Amino acid sequence: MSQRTFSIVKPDAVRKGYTGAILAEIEKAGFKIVAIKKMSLTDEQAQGFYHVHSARPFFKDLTRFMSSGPIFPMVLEKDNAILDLRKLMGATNPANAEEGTIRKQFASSIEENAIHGSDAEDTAAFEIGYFFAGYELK
Ligand code: YYY
Ligand code: MG
Repeated sequence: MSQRTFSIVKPDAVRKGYTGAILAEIEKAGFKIVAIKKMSLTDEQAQGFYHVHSARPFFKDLTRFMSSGPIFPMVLEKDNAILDLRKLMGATNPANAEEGTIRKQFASSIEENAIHGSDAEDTAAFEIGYFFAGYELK
Protein backbone atom coordinates (compact mmCIF):
# COMPACT_ATOMS: atom_id res chain seq x y z
CA MET A 1 0.00 0.00 0.00
CA SER A 2 1.18 3.49 -0.84
CA GLN A 3 2.85 5.15 2.12
CA ARG A 4 4.63 8.43 2.82
CA THR A 5 7.92 8.92 4.61
CA PHE A 6 10.13 11.87 5.42
CA SER A 7 13.77 12.33 4.42
CA ILE A 8 16.50 14.96 4.61
CA VAL A 9 19.61 15.38 2.49
CA LYS A 10 21.88 16.44 5.37
CA PRO A 11 24.37 19.37 5.40
CA ASP A 12 27.46 17.22 4.68
CA ALA A 13 25.95 15.84 1.46
CA VAL A 14 24.69 19.26 0.33
CA ARG A 15 28.16 20.78 0.96
CA LYS A 16 29.84 18.06 -1.07
CA GLY A 17 27.47 18.48 -4.02
CA TYR A 18 25.79 15.08 -3.62
CA THR A 19 22.17 16.32 -3.54
CA GLY A 20 21.42 15.49 -7.18
CA ALA A 21 23.05 12.06 -7.00
CA ILE A 22 21.10 11.19 -3.82
CA LEU A 23 17.79 12.35 -5.35
CA ALA A 24 18.59 10.22 -8.42
CA GLU A 25 19.05 7.12 -6.21
CA ILE A 26 15.75 7.87 -4.49
CA GLU A 27 13.84 8.25 -7.79
CA LYS A 28 15.57 5.20 -9.30
CA ALA A 29 14.28 3.19 -6.34
CA GLY A 30 10.71 4.14 -7.24
CA PHE A 31 9.94 6.93 -4.78
CA LYS A 32 7.80 9.86 -5.90
CA ILE A 33 8.97 13.20 -4.48
CA VAL A 34 5.76 14.69 -3.03
CA ALA A 35 7.42 17.84 -1.62
CA ILE A 36 10.97 19.19 -1.31
CA LYS A 37 12.64 22.46 -0.33
CA LYS A 38 16.04 23.92 0.51
CA MET A 39 16.45 25.57 3.91
CA SER A 40 18.76 25.95 6.91
CA LEU A 41 17.78 25.01 10.47
CA THR A 42 18.51 27.01 13.57
CA ASP A 43 20.06 24.96 16.37
CA GLU A 44 16.71 25.22 18.19
CA GLN A 45 14.80 23.85 15.18
CA ALA A 46 17.29 20.96 14.91
CA GLN A 47 16.77 20.21 18.62
CA GLY A 48 13.00 20.09 18.09
CA PHE A 49 13.33 17.77 15.13
CA TYR A 50 15.61 15.35 17.02
CA HIS A 51 13.89 15.72 20.42
CA VAL A 52 13.68 11.88 20.82
CA HIS A 53 17.48 11.88 21.08
CA SER A 54 17.73 14.77 23.58
CA ALA A 55 19.14 12.58 26.38
CA ARG A 56 21.80 10.99 24.16
CA PRO A 57 25.49 11.95 24.50
CA PHE A 58 25.70 12.84 20.78
CA PHE A 59 22.68 15.20 20.85
CA LYS A 60 24.60 18.50 21.03
CA ASP A 61 27.00 17.60 18.22
CA LEU A 62 24.14 16.21 16.13
CA THR A 63 21.98 19.33 16.38
CA ARG A 64 24.99 21.59 15.78
CA PHE A 65 25.82 19.57 12.66
CA MET A 66 22.22 19.61 11.41
CA SER A 67 22.15 23.42 11.70
CA SER A 68 25.59 23.87 10.09
CA GLY A 69 24.36 24.49 6.53
CA PRO A 70 21.54 24.06 4.03
CA ILE A 71 19.51 20.86 3.93
CA PHE A 72 16.84 19.45 1.61
CA PRO A 73 13.88 18.13 3.62
CA MET A 74 11.44 16.11 1.53
CA VAL A 75 8.36 13.92 1.61
CA LEU A 76 8.54 10.66 -0.38
CA GLU A 77 5.84 8.24 -1.46
CA LYS A 78 5.74 4.63 -2.64
CA ASP A 79 4.54 1.22 -1.47
CA ASN A 80 6.27 0.37 1.80
CA ALA A 81 8.09 3.74 1.73
CA ILE A 82 9.27 3.83 5.34
CA LEU A 83 11.04 0.47 5.38
CA ASP A 84 12.25 0.71 1.78
CA LEU A 85 13.88 4.10 2.38
CA ARG A 86 15.64 2.73 5.48
CA LYS A 87 17.00 -0.11 3.34
CA LEU A 88 18.11 2.27 0.59
CA MET A 89 19.85 4.51 3.18
CA GLY A 90 21.90 1.75 4.80
CA ALA A 91 23.17 1.53 8.38
CA THR A 92 23.53 4.68 10.53
CA ASN A 93 27.30 4.16 10.61
CA PRO A 94 28.48 4.05 6.97
CA ALA A 95 31.23 1.63 8.03
CA ASN A 96 28.43 -0.91 8.55
CA ALA A 97 26.34 0.08 5.51
CA GLU A 98 25.83 -2.38 2.67
CA GLU A 99 27.32 -1.86 -0.78
CA GLY A 100 25.11 0.28 -3.02
CA THR A 101 23.28 2.04 -0.17
CA ILE A 102 23.20 5.84 -0.03
CA ARG A 103 25.24 5.98 3.18
CA LYS A 104 27.85 3.55 1.82
CA GLN A 105 28.26 5.78 -1.25
CA PHE A 106 27.94 9.28 0.21
CA ALA A 107 28.39 9.29 4.03
CA SER A 108 31.73 9.91 5.71
CA SER A 109 31.03 9.12 9.39
CA ILE A 110 28.29 8.09 11.81
CA GLU A 111 27.49 11.80 12.33
CA GLU A 112 28.00 13.08 8.80
CA ASN A 113 25.88 10.34 7.28
CA ALA A 114 24.30 12.14 4.31
CA ILE A 115 20.62 11.30 4.76
CA HIS A 116 17.79 11.05 7.28
CA GLY A 117 14.78 8.74 6.96
CA SER A 118 11.81 8.23 9.30
CA ASP A 119 11.86 4.95 11.22
CA ALA A 120 8.10 4.36 11.76
CA GLU A 121 4.62 5.65 10.85
CA ASP A 122 4.26 7.86 13.91
CA THR A 123 7.70 9.47 13.52
CA ALA A 124 7.07 9.99 9.78
CA ALA A 125 3.83 11.84 10.58
CA PHE A 126 5.57 14.05 13.16
CA GLU A 127 8.53 14.78 10.88
CA ILE A 128 6.40 15.60 7.80
CA GLY A 129 4.35 18.01 9.91
CA TYR A 130 7.51 19.56 11.38
CA PHE A 131 8.66 20.72 7.93
CA PHE A 132 5.62 20.93 5.64
CA ALA A 133 2.12 22.39 5.76
CA GLY A 134 -0.83 20.39 4.45
CA TYR A 135 -1.18 22.59 1.33
CA GLU A 136 2.38 21.66 0.28
CA LEU A 137 1.58 17.94 0.27
CA LYS A 138 -0.89 17.57 -2.60
O1 YYY B 1 17.84 6.85 12.10
P1 YYY B 1 19.33 7.02 11.91
O2 YYY B 1 19.68 8.36 11.32
O3 YYY B 1 19.95 5.88 11.14
O4 YYY B 1 20.02 6.94 13.36
P2 YYY B 1 19.48 7.38 14.80
O5 YYY B 1 19.86 6.30 15.76
O6 YYY B 1 18.05 7.76 14.74
O7 YYY B 1 20.35 8.66 15.16
C1 YYY B 1 20.07 9.90 14.56
C2 YYY B 1 21.36 10.53 14.11
O8 YYY B 1 22.19 10.79 15.23
C3 YYY B 1 22.22 9.65 13.18
O9 YYY B 1 21.81 9.73 11.83
C4 YYY B 1 23.58 10.24 13.41
C5 YYY B 1 23.57 10.67 14.87
N1 YYY B 1 24.23 9.68 15.73
C6 YYY B 1 25.52 9.95 16.14
O10 YYY B 1 26.10 10.99 15.79
N2 YYY B 1 26.17 9.04 16.96
C7 YYY B 1 25.56 7.91 17.35
N3 YYY B 1 26.21 7.04 18.13
C8 YYY B 1 24.24 7.63 16.92
C9 YYY B 1 23.60 8.54 16.11
MG1 MG C 1 16.50 7.72 13.36
